[in-house]
Amino acid sequence: MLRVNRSRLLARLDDLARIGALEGGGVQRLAFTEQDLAGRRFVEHHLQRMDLTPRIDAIGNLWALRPGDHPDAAPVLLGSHTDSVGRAGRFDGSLGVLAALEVLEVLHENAHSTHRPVGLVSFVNEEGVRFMPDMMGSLYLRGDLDTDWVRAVRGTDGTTIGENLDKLGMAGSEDLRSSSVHAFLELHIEQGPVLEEVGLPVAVVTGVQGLRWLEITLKGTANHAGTTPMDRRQDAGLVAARVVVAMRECTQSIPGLRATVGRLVPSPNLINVIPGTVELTLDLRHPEQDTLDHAVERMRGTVAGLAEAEGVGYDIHETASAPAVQFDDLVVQAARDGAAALGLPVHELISGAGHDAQILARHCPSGMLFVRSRGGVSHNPAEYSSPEDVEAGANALLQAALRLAG
Ligand code: HGY
Ligand code: MN
Ligand code: MN
Repeated sequence: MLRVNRSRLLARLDDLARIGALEGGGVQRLAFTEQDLAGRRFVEHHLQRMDLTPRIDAIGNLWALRPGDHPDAAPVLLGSHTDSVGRAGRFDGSLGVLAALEVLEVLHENAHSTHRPVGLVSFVNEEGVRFMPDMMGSLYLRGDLDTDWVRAVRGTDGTTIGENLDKLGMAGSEDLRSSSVHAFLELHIEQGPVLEEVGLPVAVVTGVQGLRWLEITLKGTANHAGTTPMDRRQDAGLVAARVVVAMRECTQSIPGLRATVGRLVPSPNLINVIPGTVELTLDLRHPEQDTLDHAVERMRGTVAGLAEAEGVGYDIHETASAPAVQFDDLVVQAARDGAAALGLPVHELISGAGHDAQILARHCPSGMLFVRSRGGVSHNPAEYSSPEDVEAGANALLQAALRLAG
C-alpha cells in the first residue's frame, strides 16, 4: 500500500514555516503580500520538480494537474491555502497544500497511474483578515466573484487587491473557473478540541457550519473627557461595549451559536477623548443556516437599538457569508474508506472553522479530513499537530484520493 514519506512532509512544513516567520514565533503570510507570494512560489518549485505545470489565475490561485490514464476525465483536486492570519501557526492551510503535494510526490516516485488526473490547488486569500471576504480564492474559482470586483477590494491597510497583485506580479493569465472537477478533498487541522477529547488523530468531516461576518461602524461624537457631562455624550465606545455583551447574551439564548467580536477599534483612541467612532466586527456561526440568519437579523436589530438609545449613528454591512454545507457522500465515503484501509479509527464531525471545501461544495462533490490540534489551539503560534497525526492524516488523504481517482 502506498504511504506518504513522513520526514519529507515534515521537512516541507518546516521549510514553509520559515517563509513569513515572525520574531518570537509564528508565521505571517497575509494574502497578497511578498510572504504570501513566496509561499506560493515554494509550492510551485516542488511542482516543477515533478514536471507538473503550475497554473495561476487572475487573482493568484495556484492549480496543477498530474495526468491520469483518461486525460479528459474530470480531476480529483486536493489542496487548501498557504495564506495566514496575522500571527499564525505553521499548520493552518499549509498542511493541506503540502499533504496534497506529498500525495503527488508519492504517485510520481512510484509511477503510479490513476484513472483520473489528480491535482493540487492552493487557494489565495482563504483567511480574509486583510481583504474580505474570506475563502475569496475558492469563491472566485467557483465563479461567484468577478475579476474586477476582486481587484477593487480595499483592505484594512487601504490598498486594493489589484494594486498588490500588480506590484507583486502575483496574477496569472489562466482562467480555471470553467474547469470541471470530479471531487475536491481538503486535509486541514481541526483547530478545535474535539479530536483531543475523543483521543483520535483523524476526523472525517461531514459538513461545515455557516458563517456570516458583519462590519459595524458606530458614529458618536468625539468630545472632551473632562468637560462633557455624562448625560450629554454620544459615546460610541459605550455602545460598542454593550454590543459585545449583547452578542454573548444572544449565544446564551440560541444554542450552538458562536459569536465573536474580533476587531474593535475606537477612534481617536486617546485617553481623554470620548470615542467618536468605533469600528467593530461580528463573526457569527451556526450549523443551521436559518438559525444563523435569524441570529444575524437579531444582532442587526440589537445594534440599531443600542446605538439609537445613545444618539449614536451606525453603519452595518456584511463582509462575508459562507453557507452551512453538508459534504457529498461520494467524498465522505472515500475519506471513511481511506482511513479504514489504514486501520485508522476516525471520528466524524462538522467543522467549526470555515474552509475552501465549504465553498467548493456547491461546485463539485467536496469533503475534508481533519488532523488533531493539540489543545484545540489555532490562529496562534502555539498551533501544533504531532508528526504521527500529520502522517496519519496525510496517509488518509492519499488513500481517499486513490479511491476518488480510480
Ligand atoms: O474564519 C475561518 O473560519 C477560517 O479560518 N478562515
Ligand atoms: Mn485554514
Ligand atoms: Mn485559518
